[in-house]
Amino acid sequence: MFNLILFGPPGSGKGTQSEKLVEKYGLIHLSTGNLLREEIANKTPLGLEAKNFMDKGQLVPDEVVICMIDNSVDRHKEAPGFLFDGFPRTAAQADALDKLLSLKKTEIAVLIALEVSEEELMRRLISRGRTSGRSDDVNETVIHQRFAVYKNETAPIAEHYKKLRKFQSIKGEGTVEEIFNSLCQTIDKRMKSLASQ
Ligand code: B4P
Repeated sequence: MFNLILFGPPGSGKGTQSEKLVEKYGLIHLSTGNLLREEIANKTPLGLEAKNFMDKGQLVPDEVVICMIDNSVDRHKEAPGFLFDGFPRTAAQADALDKLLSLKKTEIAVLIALEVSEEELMRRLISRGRTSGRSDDVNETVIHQRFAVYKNETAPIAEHYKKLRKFQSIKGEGTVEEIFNSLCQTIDKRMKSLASQ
């Protein structure tokens, strides 16, 4: 199995690039943001609870997202690998993911971080907010809160993957195609090095 984490701040292009990567590599796409938005659209109790956190730019509690990922991984027993998009976002989620994959006798092959300046992130999110109807993208204060949560809770978990020599970062600014090409180069290199071990 080849398991990849696509990492980066809100608006860095994780969702955009994930769609292209799963098509090319045949991985199963697990986006906690998409799973939560589905729950909200279906007005489930979980969705209603999650919406309260998301609208304020806060993270949804760890137990909720870990349980969602657990169920989704279980539903795809024959997967050639997973692309985790927007997960893990806290140290507890990173720990849970390691445990979950080790029970399945597999592990993360690489984490790739998309690097984008805060000005560009703000431009992208405000522009998406105008058309997407996503309530967490319309208000600059909420977006700043999401950046702060990313810095305090999410960015530090990169250290865990650096220690394991699984961390790679690439420039997340440029055209979608340019960024996709850099991602593919990094993934192909990692796949080659794992195949030769
Ligand atoms: P997510 O759904 O994960 O979304 P995101 O971080 O806002 O955006 P992403 O990086 O995927 O950006 P995208 O490609 O769409 O999270 C939303 C919320 O859900 C969180 O705030 C949190 O509350 C909750 N949540 C999710 N996962 C959680 C977890 N594990 N634990 C707890 N809570 C969780 O791109 C953004 C925009 O930029 C798009 O409009 C796109 O078209 C544009 N764009 C992309 N690439 C571009 C490029 N190269 N140039 C110009 N524009 C570009």
